[in-house]
Amino acid sequence: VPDRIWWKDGTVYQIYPASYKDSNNDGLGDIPGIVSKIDYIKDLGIDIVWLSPMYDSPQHDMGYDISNYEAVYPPYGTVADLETLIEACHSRGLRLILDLVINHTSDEHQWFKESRRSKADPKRDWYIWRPAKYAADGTRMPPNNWRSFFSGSAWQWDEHTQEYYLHLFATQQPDLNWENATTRRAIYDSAMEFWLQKGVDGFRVDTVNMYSKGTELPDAPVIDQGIFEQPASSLFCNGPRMHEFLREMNTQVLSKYDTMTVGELPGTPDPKHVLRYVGSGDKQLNMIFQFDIVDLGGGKTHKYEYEGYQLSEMKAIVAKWQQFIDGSDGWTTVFCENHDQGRSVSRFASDAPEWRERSSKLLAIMMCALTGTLFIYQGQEIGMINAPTTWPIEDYKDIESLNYYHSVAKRTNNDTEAVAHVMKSIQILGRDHARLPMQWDSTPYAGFTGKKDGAWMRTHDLYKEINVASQLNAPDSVLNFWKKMLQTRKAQKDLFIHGRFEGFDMDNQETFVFGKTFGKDRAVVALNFTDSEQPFKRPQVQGKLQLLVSNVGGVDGTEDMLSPYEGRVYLAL
Ligand code: ISL
Repeated sequence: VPDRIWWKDGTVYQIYPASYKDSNNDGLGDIPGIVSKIDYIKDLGIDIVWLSPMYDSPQHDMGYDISNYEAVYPPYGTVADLETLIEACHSRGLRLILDLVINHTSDEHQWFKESRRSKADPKRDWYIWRPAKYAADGTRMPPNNWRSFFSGSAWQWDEHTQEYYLHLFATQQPDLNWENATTRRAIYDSAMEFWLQKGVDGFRVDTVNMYSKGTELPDAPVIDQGIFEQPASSLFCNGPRMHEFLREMNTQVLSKYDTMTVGELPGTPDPKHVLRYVGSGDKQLNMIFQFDIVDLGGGKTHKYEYEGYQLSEMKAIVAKWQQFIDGSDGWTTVFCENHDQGRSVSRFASDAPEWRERSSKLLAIMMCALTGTLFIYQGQEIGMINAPTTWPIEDYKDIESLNYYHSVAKRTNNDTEAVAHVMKSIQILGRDHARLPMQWDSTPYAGFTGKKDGAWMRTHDLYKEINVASQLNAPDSVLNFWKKMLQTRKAQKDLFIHGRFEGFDMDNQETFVFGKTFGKDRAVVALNFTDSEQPFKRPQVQGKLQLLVSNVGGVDGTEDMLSPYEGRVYLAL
């Protein structure tokens, strides 16, 4: 019997502070706003709240560029407000985890200010500085051809000290040098101990496999022709000292507390490698986010060169990451949304008016039936959808989308087709979709803010149709369906949270049918991912299938036919 550790059975709810609830009508969400919604979160059936960065920051990357780990971004509130939030969670039996962003800091962090002061500064080595290279014609070149996640070179020239510094993300997010033990200790003290001592219950660990980059920093192979900067994640992810660093972090800090950690693990397709991070014996991380599911459909040269995907690919990904822990002592996660992704209804099902509610419930069934710790993102519980395709690029705010859009426009000399393709990709995958203000009710700006001229980010056109207030009292709403599914998941923990996954008819492009088994118990889940009727091929399992839950209220049509976007969970008795 797997041990019933709180972070395995708990459901996590992610909050993006800028967009959750504005309590002081400045157009930006804040911590008192979150505190005012804790009962709502508890009532939904949540156990753990994950708060995206609320630290002090110049906000070039929505707070993932931290200028002080020990302070709160003033528009969000104060350290005292955060202590109130911890208490509000704990007094209701909820836990609170913070976002730990320690691959890089803001260029306005005191450490970087000192580091860039001179080559002789004691903190020079806290970041990754390298001399320029020179082309045959004498042109100054960066140390290698790595592309940053937000387009352009991953190196920034510093006039003052005449060297480049590395930034895998924005120019304003210099990478910390983890090779330096003093730096590592400072990170543990400032970013971790400071908050653990205040009672936070753990961390979602940003870009956790990028700390160790080796010291050679070789060029990446050229896959994006005609441009100098190349995607290089295979060179900076999972570097030589990665596991050593995480064991050290665990021994020196985490092991002293009853915490949970979930690390972001991009660029790591090999399940055996993932197990090294999450195996319980090795004491590194409790679980990770593997990226295959959210990368679905993204282009090979850049995510915003959308290529689309087939249902069989999605099924194979789910199966792979469900099964990688079979027979091991590792653990996994279940998620399809976060603040870096388009909304799941729009990406994986249908946000057409006639199907979007049913689609949201279909995905809720899938999420709640899978093994691992379940993460849901604010607004997912009411079926929030992507921004309308009528919104122009000017309504988007995210640095990743905007930089890529403008770089393609520039590179292709405003080629209509190339730019339209990027725009279409952003309409599906853009990070902004998840960052629209939370839709609380049908009052102006969805009840998110009382500011006269609106929130920092445009409110979704459909907030009157999709909001919390209207769903709370509607028995068949998406919100009430999520509540019911979360209860069902808990009531049948063995099967749904801990059971063994088995996929059926995996090449079928219309339906996803899978089984969950635990001891003698068995469930069968049938999901129709199309807008037409599809045959339900009953898998070869023993016993009679008894309907436990469905997203259409009983069986719509016949036993052996699934109606559009219908989802069912059966118990095999
Ligand atoms: O961005 C990606 C692909 O375009 C990912 O592979 C990326 O490594 C991952 O999503 C990192 O994201 C996290 O760190 C970023 C921040 O902008 C994101 O919001 C955060 O989730 C930098 O701190």
